[in-house]
Amino acid sequence: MFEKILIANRSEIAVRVIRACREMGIKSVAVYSDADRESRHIAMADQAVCIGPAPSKLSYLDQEAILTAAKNTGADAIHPGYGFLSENADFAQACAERGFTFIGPPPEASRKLGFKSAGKAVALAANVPVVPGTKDDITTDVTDEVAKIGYPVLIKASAGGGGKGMRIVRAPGELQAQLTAAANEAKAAFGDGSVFIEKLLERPRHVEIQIAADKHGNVVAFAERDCTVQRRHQKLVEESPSPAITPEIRREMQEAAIRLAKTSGYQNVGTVEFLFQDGKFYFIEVNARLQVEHPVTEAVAGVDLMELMIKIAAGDRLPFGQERAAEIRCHAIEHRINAEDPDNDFMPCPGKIASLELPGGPGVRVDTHVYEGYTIPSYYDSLIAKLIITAADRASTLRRSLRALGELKVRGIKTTAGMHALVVAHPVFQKGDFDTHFIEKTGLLDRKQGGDHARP
Ligand code: MV4
Repeated sequence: MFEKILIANRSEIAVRVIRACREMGIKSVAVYSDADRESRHIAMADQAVCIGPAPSKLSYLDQEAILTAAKNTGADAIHPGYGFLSENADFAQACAERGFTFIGPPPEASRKLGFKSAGKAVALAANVPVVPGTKDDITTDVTDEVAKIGYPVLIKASAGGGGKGMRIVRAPGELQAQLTAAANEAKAAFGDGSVFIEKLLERPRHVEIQIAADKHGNVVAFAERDCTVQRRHQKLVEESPSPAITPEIRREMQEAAIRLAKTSGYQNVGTVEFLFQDGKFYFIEVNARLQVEHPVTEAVAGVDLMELMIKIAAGDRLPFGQERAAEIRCHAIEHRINAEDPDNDFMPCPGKIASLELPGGPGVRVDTHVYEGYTIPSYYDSLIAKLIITAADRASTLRRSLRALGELKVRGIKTTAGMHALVVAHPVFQKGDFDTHFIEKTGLLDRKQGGDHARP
């Protein structure tokens, strides 16, 4: 096992890694930018090193600064968290070359799966269902191919993720212009203009399967997370199990995720994302990291995924098999609390937390790096806390969510907490019968903002 792990990240996920390290008897090294001196991950770690100024490019994305900090502190492994360098194959390779274990997938796996179109090709090879679409990145005239797929279709950027750079085409006449525009947009945003086309699913749910794959060829898949409630591709609420998934579909999705991981030689924890509509699921992409919403699965399965991830990186075998991984011990919901102003188009709302009361009691977990008196810097993601609520079944989990959200009191900054209560209390959410357009259709967030966001 490792003796010392450097955490190349900030915020609640850095706190999460430090907690796992402490329980495992591993020393932790925090790194921080000038803007993060007061963040809780600094105080909690065994050591802390400043790696540069506030902008991420000059600190949390500065590979050389991080590798130097790892060398100077004698760390033997580097945990990337999520975002930042977590899915950067070049960084994973640089870690290996400098003698540090990268706690994540091998660089080849990230390279293969990071590209959406390549991930789809792996899925096809693994006999995993995908949304009908063009075979590969588009290089020739696809007019006839798209006619066969049938309109409406969706153009996606191969290098994109999380829905960035998607465009709907409803009629053949718009195809060429939209292809050109999408390619230009993708080139500008991701440095790569490759695009592919899929049949548009009009009302899908986002359902994802957590997997864990060790370095000895063993793979397990957990129960699904439903992340359908999103706003502009930002997840708001994640829950498990999904109110839409039957035991049969669950098993099929788990088997598909395992086939995909085995076919691609994946190692690490990861997530296989699917769209689900009309009783059928379709692979969309792989996330080669431990995601924001991992605690939902930790609660439902009764497994410490962070500890598991570290053990896998250290070369351990999976300590349990598929039957154990698939256990559903309770229901769980995560609420992402962001420092944003719901009355002003969800603009980030950094500033000082004048007072803070966190919820507690049975079935309430809070993952956060903030505290009373802390000033949220303006440079980074606006996630300030995750509430993970668990209870025996969905109905009692929703009641407990409302109770916990009511206990949460943040003063001094605007947050999305109130909006979560509106979501949970909404009859459509209560019923569980919602799709991608839940937030728009219910008008839940229509206050002052223009509502100009394109579908899907
Ligand atoms: C789609 C889609 C409809 N048809 N693909 C992909 C990345 C994810 N963040 C959103 N993605 C979508 N891909 C096809 N062929 C609709 C979405 C989508 C979505 C899916 C599930 C839940 C919420 C969503 C919000 C916007 C778009």
